[in-house]
Amino acid sequence: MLKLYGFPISNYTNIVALALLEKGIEFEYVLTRPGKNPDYLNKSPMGKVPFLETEQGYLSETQVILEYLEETGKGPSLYPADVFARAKARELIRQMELYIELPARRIYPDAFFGGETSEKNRTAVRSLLEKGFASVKSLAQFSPYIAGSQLSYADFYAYFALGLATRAAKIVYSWHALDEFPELKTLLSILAERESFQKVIADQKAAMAAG
Ligand SMILES: N[C@@H](CCC(=O)N[C@@H](CS)C(=O)NCC(=O)O)C(=O)O
Repeated sequence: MLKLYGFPISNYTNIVALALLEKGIEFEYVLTRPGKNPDYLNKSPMGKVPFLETEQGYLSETQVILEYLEETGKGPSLYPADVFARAKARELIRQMELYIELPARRIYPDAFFGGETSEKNRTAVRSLLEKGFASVKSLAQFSPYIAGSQLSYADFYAYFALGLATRAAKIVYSWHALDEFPELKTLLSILAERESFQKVIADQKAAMAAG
């Protein structure tokens, strides 16, 4: 059986958990924090979660894991059927990760961890986020899912990567990015009604409450 290593506060772990749940693939959830010892690095070379244990070995990096799951052919496909539409879904994922989620991390100390980064950093991140959101807005379809009429991995990134970035923006800049992006807001509420999301979100909330 596949084993998913990670923890429920981790948005990337949640993206993989959603893929497994939506595909109906049985898996064991091994609660794991990021690590640095040599044994850990053999399984996940950057010391990050999530990583997946398969019969053939370990795999790290969320999108790589998603591609692997997709290529096993198990469960419903979580990419559009059309080749070009699939590429557009991947394009959206890349945009959300590189141009929103990664820059947003630079203000998480200000937003969530009681710290304060420099004014210069906050200003630079805001400008990156504005570009990132503009790019996602131009690519997103919302019909009703972000990459078209079918649920896809891009929706998982939208929920967990964009959701957190907009929360951080609201705290740090009083920038209501989600209110300026009503289509995204609607999508997040559609997704939150799915059984898979409800499970993952409930586990995340419980883990946060437990500290
Ligand atoms: N690019 C990685 C990012 C994963 C990631 O950043 N995971 C966080 C938890 S959400 C982590 O392990 N952080 C610890 C670290 O970076 O050392 C992926 O797509 O899986």
